[in-house]
Amino acid sequence: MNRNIMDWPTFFGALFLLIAIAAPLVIIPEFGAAVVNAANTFVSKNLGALYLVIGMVLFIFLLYIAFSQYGRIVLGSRGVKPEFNTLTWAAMLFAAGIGSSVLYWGTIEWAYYFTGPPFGIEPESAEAVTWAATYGLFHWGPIAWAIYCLPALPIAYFFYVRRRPVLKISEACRPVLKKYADGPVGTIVDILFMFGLLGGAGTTMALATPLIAEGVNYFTGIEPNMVVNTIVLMLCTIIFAVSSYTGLRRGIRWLSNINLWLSFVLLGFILIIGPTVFLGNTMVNSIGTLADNFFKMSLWTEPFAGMDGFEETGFPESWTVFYWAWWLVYAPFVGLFVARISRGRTIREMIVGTLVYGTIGCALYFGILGNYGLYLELSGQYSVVDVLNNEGAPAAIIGTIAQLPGSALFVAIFVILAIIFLSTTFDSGSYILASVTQKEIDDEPERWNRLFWAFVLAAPSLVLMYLGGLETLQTASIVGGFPLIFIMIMLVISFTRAIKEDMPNTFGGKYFIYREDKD
Ligand code: NM2
Repeated sequence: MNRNIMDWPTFFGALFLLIAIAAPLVIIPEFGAAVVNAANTFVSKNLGALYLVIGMVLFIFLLYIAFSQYGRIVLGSRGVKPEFNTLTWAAMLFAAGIGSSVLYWGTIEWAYYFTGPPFGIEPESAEAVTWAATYGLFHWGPIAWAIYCLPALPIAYFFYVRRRPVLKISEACRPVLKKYADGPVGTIVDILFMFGLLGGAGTTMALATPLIAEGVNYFTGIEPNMVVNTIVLMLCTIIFAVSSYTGLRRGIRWLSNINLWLSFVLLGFILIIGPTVFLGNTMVNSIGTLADNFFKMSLWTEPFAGMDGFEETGFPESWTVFYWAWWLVYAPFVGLFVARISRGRTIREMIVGTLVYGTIGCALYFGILGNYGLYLELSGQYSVVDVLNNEGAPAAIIGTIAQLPGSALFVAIFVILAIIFLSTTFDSGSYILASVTQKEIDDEPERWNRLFWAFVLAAPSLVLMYLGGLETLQTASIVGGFPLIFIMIMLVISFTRAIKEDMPNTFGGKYFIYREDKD
């Protein structure tokens, strides 16, 4: 291998930061858990509002860009046609950006809101039911997808319009960083992005592993414990490492397709055989509730909590802030991926496509899986909440799916889907981490490098599982995602500067084409 192609400062910088943070947590776990939770409380309590404002600003900014004249800019040269048809594009976008968490939270999130509702509502009341069915759609809805879409804009623009082979976030920040993009400052930006992704991936995998272990328990009766979890985690790591090793055109594509079809089978079956009318009605009702309360939900900070006469729910920090942080840590990675598949689309198509298809995709999982669980609870057929309280979330999730007729088959599909969903996110994750640690890429990043990051991706999950507790898992994303707020702001400024400079009639400006232009 040609040693010069590696970007060693970024490679070792990210590794060093990861070890420096993970090692003390493992060596002194109680202290580790206390520090991590204190960091979480600090960021989410004191700076929570910042996350909410950033979410709203990005959403409005993207809508403005999409429907302004800039929305008509074509990502590519004159006469270029979209490389993938819209359905394939949407499926690839979804497979990369969404992992097994949509199965986990899609099935169970409502139960947390039902028992711990927002806005001071009585737990398990009629009103709590409405919010329980609605909040998931919001946390996996348009603002969340706006966070995902934002980095794709400058990356795709620099790649296809300015024709720079951009595979790094520091490149996309060039109009702000200027010459510093090539020096230590650029390296720090890339390291922080990698660190964030490792934190977010840790949250994902530390949730997915016990879920898969619970599925194994359903079939084998082996009780989930740390040893089983570790074995499951290692097996999953091997699967996505192989997929990443075989590359974009084989493993990654193959797994994405299976993923899509198995999802159709699972969701379609529940929709048809399950309580179809209830699922449809609840979904429509939730869309109405969400539309009516969109701004209130987006900017709810619970400012008077804890003061005389005001109850403190902790809902905004534990949920909305956590979610925005979690989407944030994945966003640059998804941005790199979306940019790659968007050649030939206009900026408007890319933005509207991401927001609309992404939101619809998540809404299908939440509307079908979640509302099915809600139906079981309300009809008295199976108390998801009791199982959640007594045996934990993984047992309640598998228990919900096991209520379907032909349960064994559907639990099997569900568990296989969880493994594949996890793999399709992590194989592209290790692929992108490998790309970022190379200066040059000869078709694909080096194989050993892809494999290396696949295993590194699994490490934070092991640590987090070991530390335990939902709060600790959520923390990894919140703390890892914090620097990403500033990187997002830089990306917005970079993109705005670049399109202004490149306006067709600007003195010295470069040239881009609008979709309506004739060849
Ligand atoms: N997001 C979509 O675990 C996963 O599904 C990966 C999680 C950011 C909440 C993404």
